Amino acid sequence: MQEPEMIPLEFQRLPEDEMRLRADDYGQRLASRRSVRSFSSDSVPLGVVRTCIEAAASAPSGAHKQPWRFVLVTEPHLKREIRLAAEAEERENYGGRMNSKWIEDLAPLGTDHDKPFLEQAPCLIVIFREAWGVDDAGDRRQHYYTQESVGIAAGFLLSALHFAGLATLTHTPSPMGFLGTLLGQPQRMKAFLLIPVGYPADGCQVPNLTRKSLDSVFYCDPGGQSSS
Ligand code: IYR
Repeated sequence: MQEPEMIPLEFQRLPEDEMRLRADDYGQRLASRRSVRSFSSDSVPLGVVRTCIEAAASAPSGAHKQPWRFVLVTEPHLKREIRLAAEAEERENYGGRMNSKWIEDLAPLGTDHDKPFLEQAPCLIVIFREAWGVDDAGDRRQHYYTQESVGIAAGFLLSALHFAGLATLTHTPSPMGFLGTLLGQPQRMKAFLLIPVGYPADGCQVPNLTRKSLDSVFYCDPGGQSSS
C-alpha cells in the first residue's frame, strides 16, 4: 500500500475564555439565521458568494473525493425556467404527492407551490452531489458517503453566507432532476439542494418558530464530565 504523504498540522490551542467567547459568538450568529422566502431583487457581491462557495468546498468528504459541484445562477431567463419547472413539481406535491400530515406539518411555514423567490433572489446556488467520479480516461471512479459529504458542505455554505451577511433559503423542489437538465449537468451529478441567495425584501416576515431546547436534543453520557 502507498504510504500517505504527511505534513504538520497547523493548529492553535486557544485560552479557555477565548474559546467560550468564540463559541458564544458563533452560536448566537448561527441561531439568528432564518430561512428567507421573500427576497429583494438587489444584486449581491458575487465575489463574496464565490468566497463562501470556496469555504463550502473545504468541507471534509468520504475518502476526500469532494463529491460536489456548486452552480451559480444569476441569469433572469434561467431563473425563470427553474421557477417554472420547480413550481410544476411542487404543484404535484401540494396537490397530492405529499400526504395530509406533511401538508399539515408545513402549515406553520406558510409554504405552497408558488415559488416567486426563485426569480426574486439575485442568485441561486444549486448544489449537485457527484454520485461517482470519472478519471482522465473517462472511467467511473467510486465515491463514498456522498450524502453525508455534500450535506456537510451545504452546512458550511449556509453558515458562510449567513456570516457574510446574506440571506438564504434551503429549497428542495422534489424531484429535482430538472435542475441537472436545465443546467447541463452530466448524469452523475444529482441535484442536492437549491439555495436562493440575496437580501431580504423590505418588510420581510418569517414564521414565528421556536427551537427545541438544548436539553431535548443533547445528552451527555451518564458517567462523563459535566459541561461548564
Ligand atoms: N419542497 C416543498 C415542501 C417543503 C418541504 C420541506 I421538508 C420544507 O421544510 C419546506 C417545504 C416546498 O419547498 O414547498
